[in-house]
Amino acid sequence: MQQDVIVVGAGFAGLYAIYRFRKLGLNVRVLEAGSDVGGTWYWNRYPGARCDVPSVEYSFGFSPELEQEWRWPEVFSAQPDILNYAQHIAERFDLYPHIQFNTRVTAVDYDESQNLWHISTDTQETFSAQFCVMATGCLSVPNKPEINGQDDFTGQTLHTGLWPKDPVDLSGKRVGVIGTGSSGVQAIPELAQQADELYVLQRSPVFTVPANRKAMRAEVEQVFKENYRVIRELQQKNPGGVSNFRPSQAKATTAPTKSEPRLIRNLSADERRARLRQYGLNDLLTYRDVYTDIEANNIANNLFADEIRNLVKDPETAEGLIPRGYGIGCKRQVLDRDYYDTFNRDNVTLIDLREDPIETITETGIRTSKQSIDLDVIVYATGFDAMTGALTKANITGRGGLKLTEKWQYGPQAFLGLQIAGFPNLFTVTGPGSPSVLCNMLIAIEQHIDWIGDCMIYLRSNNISGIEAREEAELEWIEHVNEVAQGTMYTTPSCNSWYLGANIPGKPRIFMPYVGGYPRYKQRCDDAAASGYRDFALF
Ligand code: NA7
Repeated sequence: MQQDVIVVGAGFAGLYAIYRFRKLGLNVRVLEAGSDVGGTWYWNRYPGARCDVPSVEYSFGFSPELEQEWRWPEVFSAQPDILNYAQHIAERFDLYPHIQFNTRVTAVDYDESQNLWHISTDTQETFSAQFCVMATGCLSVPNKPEINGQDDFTGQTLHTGLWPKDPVDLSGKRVGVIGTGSSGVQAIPELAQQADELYVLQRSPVFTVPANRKAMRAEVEQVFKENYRVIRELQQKNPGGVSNFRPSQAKATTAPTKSEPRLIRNLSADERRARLRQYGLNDLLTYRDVYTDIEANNIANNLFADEIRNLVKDPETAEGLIPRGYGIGCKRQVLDRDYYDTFNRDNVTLIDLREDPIETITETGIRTSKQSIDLDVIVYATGFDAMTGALTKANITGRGGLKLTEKWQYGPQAFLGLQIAGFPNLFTVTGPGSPSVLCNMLIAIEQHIDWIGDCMIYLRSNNISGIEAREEAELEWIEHVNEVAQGTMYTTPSCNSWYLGANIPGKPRIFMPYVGGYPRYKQRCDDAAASGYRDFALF
C-alpha cells in the first residue's frame, strides 16, 4: 500500500494535513490509534477538561466558511465542544475516508535503497510512503509514575489523559487524585462534586488563576465573525499566536498601539494589594517584570500566597496549597474554575506529599507515611511525556539504522522542530525546538503543515527525492533555542517543568519549546524555504 505521504495521528494536525496535502495533489493516508479524530480532545475526556486558549483563537483559519458556520458555545470551550469541532471538520471537508482508525503505529523505518518510509502497525499492516509526517501531538503519551504496589489496588484506576468514553459514575465513591497540574486542577472541582470523598494527593502546589467562564453571547460572536481576517492577521504578529482581539476593538484594523508594560516593582505595596483586591489573582500575571526579574517574581509569589490564605478557610490546607521553591512563569499557567474554593468543601482533603509522601498503594487504597486512605478510585492526573514522548515511543529508525532514541539520548536534537538529521523525508509537527506548546497550537499546526506541504511540492517539482536537515543547522538552532530561554522564569534552576522534561525520570533536561515567539520562528522557517532549503541536504 504505497502513498505519497503517511501521516501518523488524526488530531488537529493530522486533519489539516489531509486537507492541505490533498489540495496539493498528494495522496495521503492517516493512521490513528483512537477510534475517532480529535487527538488530545479525543483522549482527555476527564470531567472539567477545557482549553486554556479562547475558542475563537483556538480554531483553524484556513477556511473562512468554517469560521462563519461554526458556533462556539463558550468563550473558552470544554472538551466535548472541541471534539465536536474536530469531528465537524473531518466531515465537512470529507477527511474521514483518508483515516484508518484503531491502528497504532509500532515502527517507522527508513528504507534507504528505495527511499521509502515503511510504517508498521499493530493491525499487522505495513504502509509505505516517500514522506512520513509525525502528527503525534505534544501531550499524547500519558505519564503514569511507578508507585509501589500500584498493581495491587482492587478498585478502579483512571488517568486523566486516557479517560474512558463511557461516563464514569463516582457518586458515593471515595476518590484519590494524584497530581495538581492543569489536568488535576481542572478535574478536582468536578470530582469533588461527584464523589463522596475526594483526597487530593499533591506533590507540587500550583499557581492557578480563575478562568473566564462566560458563555459566548450572540452579539460578541457576530463581532468576532465579522473580524476574523483581522484576528488571523493579529495572530501572525503575536509571539503566542493569539490575537487578543476584543469586540471593543471591532473598528480597528491594526493591532492596538503598544502601551508601556506595567512593572510590579514600580507600584507601592498598597497599590499592588489594591489591584489584587480589584482584579483578583489574574492581576499578578499581567506584570512584565514578574517573568523576567527574580525580585519582581518574588513579590508576585508572596502576594499570591497571601491570597490563597484569604481564599482557603482552613489555615493548614491553605499553607499546603502555597507553591514554594519555584515562581509564577516557571510552568505552564494553569486556569481553574473554583479550585481554591473546592478545598473549603467538607468532602475534600488535601494530602501534602511533601510532608507526607506516598509509601505504597495497597489493595484498598493509598498508604502515606502518616495515614492509610481507603479508596474506591485512584485518578492519575500525572501529566505526559511531553513533546518528545510520542516520537521516542514510535520506534523510529532512520538512515543507516540510526534509532531516534539513540540520536536523542542526550536531548531532542532537531531543526526548527520540523526535521531531524539522519531521518530524510520525515517531518515532525510542532516538534521540539519549535514554539509548539508555547504557541496557540492551531496556528502552529497550520504553519507547520503549510511549510511541510510546500516543501514536498518543491521537492517534487524540482525532481529532488529527499530532504534532510543538516546537523550544523540543528546545532545552531538548538543553541539559539537555549539562548532565548535563558533569563526567563522557565529556566530558573529551581524550576522543574515538563517543558524541560523534568517530570519524567531519566529524561534529559533540556528546555524544549522555542521561546523566541511565533513570528520570529515563522520568519526563520520561511527564510529556510526561500533560500532553496540551504539548511538541508537535498538528494
Ligand atoms: P502536569 O502539568 O505535568 O502535572 C502533573 C501533576 O502530577 C503535577 O502536579 C506533578 O507533580 C504530579 N505528579 C507527577 N508524578 C507524580 C508522582 N510520582 N507523585 C505525585 N505527583 C506526581 O500534567 P497535566 O496533565 O496536569 O498538564 C499537562 C498540560 O496539559 C498542561 O500544562 C496543559 O498544557 C495541558 P510535580 O509538579 O511533578 O511535582
